[in-house]
Amino acid sequence: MKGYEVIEKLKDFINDKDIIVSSTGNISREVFHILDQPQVYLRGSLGLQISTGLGIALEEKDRNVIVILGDGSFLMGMSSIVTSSHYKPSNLKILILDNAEYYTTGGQKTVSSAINFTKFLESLEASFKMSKNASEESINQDLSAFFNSNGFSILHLNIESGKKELANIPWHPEEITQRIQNKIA
Ligand SMILES: Cc1ncc(C[n+]2csc(CCOP(=O)(O)OP(=O)(O)O)c2C)c(N)n1
Ligand SMILES: [Mg+2]
Repeated sequence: MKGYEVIEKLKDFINDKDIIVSSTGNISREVFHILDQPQVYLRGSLGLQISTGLGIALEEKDRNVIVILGDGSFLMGMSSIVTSSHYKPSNLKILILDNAEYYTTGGQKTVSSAINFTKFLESLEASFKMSKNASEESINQDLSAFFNSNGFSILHLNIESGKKELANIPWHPEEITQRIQNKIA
């Protein structure tokens, strides 16, 4: 499956109280166009999605916070999943969409294949952790297990390259902040 196909499936699992933190580039654009707005669409630096989601989850305890990030962004901020596994907020869910490349900037290969994700996730404390290929046959079941687990959850999905032609997010970062603050308030 492609990343946007997985994101389309999320519609069935996310409610309007939830907060999504999405990663720089194509993933944020897909989240913006496919799922309800507003969400926390991070722009600028890779690697800050999980720490941003962790901070929001610790503060907004009665909402689920779903971080959706690419392998490039995950690799750049890897320590933040360890910090999250230490604090394990029960309302934090991390979804890694791994296409083994920096798709947004032209498909340069990342080093994500150097990680055995099953073993790596096994070493972290979390209520739910799974690494799989995203497939039409099992995606609903996998997302259901991920979203229905009562606790800090991590799902790593290997996905195929490919995107929808979508316009850039028209909101300036300050506008994104304002809109999400209004939603939280
Ligand atoms: C620190 C940093 N380095 C480089 C970039 C440029 N950049 C923007 S998106 C992107 C690719 C992100 O790759 P990944 O997180 O795997 O998502 P994908 O594009 O594959 O969906 C890169 C390299 C950046 N935004 N920040
Ligand atoms: Mg990638």
